[in-house]
Amino acid sequence: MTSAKAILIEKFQDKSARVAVVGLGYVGLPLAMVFAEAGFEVIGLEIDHFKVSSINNGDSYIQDVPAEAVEKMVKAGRLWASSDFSILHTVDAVSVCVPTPLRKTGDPDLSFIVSACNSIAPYAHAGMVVVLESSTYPGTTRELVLPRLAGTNGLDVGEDIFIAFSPERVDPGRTDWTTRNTPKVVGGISENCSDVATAWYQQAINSVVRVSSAEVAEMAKLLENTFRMINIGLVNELAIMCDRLGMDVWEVIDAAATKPFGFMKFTPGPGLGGHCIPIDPLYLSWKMKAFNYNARFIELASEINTNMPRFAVSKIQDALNRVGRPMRGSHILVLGVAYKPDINDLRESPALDVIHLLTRKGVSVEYHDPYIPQFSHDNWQMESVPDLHQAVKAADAVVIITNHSAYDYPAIMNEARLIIDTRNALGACGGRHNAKVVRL
Ligand code: SAJ
Repeated sequence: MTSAKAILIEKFQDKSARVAVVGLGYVGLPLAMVFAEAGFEVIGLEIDHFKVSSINNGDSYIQDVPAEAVEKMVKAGRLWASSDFSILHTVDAVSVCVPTPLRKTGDPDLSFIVSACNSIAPYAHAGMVVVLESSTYPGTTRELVLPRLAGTNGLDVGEDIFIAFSPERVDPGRTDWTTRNTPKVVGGISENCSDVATAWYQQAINSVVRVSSAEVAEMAKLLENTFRMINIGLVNELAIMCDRLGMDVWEVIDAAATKPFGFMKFTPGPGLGGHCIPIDPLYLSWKMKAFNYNARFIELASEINTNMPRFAVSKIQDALNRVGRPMRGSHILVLGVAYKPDINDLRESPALDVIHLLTRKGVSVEYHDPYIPQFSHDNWQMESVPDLHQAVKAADAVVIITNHSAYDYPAIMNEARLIIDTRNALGACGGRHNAKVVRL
């Protein structure tokens, strides 16, 4: 009898496999598109009815996915969305792209993965492969996904059902490296699981990097983002040291960056935002506690990065005092609140911490961000000022938190009285200007 593995691999090769993506967010929708554009029929499974109706109407709510591309796949019958997981009875391959945030306690929140597994489990069947993409600690796929999908259904992993992990490497706003052309690491619970998962992904993604286990794939992702978080923490601490030494950290970093080997440039800032870099490493340090190991690099870098909003506010306070203005009663315009330039994502943005700290010190704060017309956070709402240049002129100080490329920085330097530049956005702006500029 032909094995479930052989049947599945053949279905991937002739594109007759029916594919599902659970979670149509900034990872899941681009992945669904890549599979659909490769020729598979793709069902997007989402609990958010707005996302379901948007996709089925040929719309896109993800900045990096054009609506025209979605419409084309929907019209071709190769992409549609639903909230009904029972369709999985007829599906051969499922990719799970759900959030893995932190709880308020700082512990991993795996509730989205558990919920997705519980939604899939009733329809898990022989001849199915399930790949988890959500960033998580090593062991999650084997300890949490496997029992829920195989154990409860009496399915034999590696014979009936195939389970693997493949970390997402989506960088919101980036156009040079996409879901299709970014090398994709894939590791299975067993050899057969790796065979099936790589056979699937190879049909749609240019380069699939097979590793020996799901744990290696999970850990590789955490290394990628921990590397980044720790190096950002290093330059943030350098900024604090240079401040104590009365030195310009930006000049120091630019000088070091002239070394053509053995150095990688990172830049300081008012904090560490996003849903990956500040969070993924803490999944690893949390896991290591169970092995009675304290991941000191991660803990220290997290402490330094978390403290940067306070450091930025202290620089703002010093700058105001130098021009004879107290914090209390001053009016500050924050430029850019997204967690990084040229995107509309506010998650974990340090701007939120800076605004909160300034407000607590009696500063009246407005913001402008071309990508975020308004936002609500905890129990406060704010709207982007309608007239940027009028707001710049009216402010006692302008604080650049996110250096969107859309800003006319020379104009802002001529209209503002005082600028605290936490991103060295003005570094390249030469020439005379009216504003007094302070860098982080
Ligand atoms: N940041 C700094 N200094 C730096 C670089 C970043 O302060 O030198 C800050 C940013 O302002 C932001 C935060 O760190 O607040 C995260 O920035 P990021 O550039 O790492 O952007 P992310 O969070 O979107 O990271 C994603 C990650 N991609 C995935 O997890 C799939 C990350 O692995 C990528 O390396 C990163 O994009 C990228 O290279 O742009």
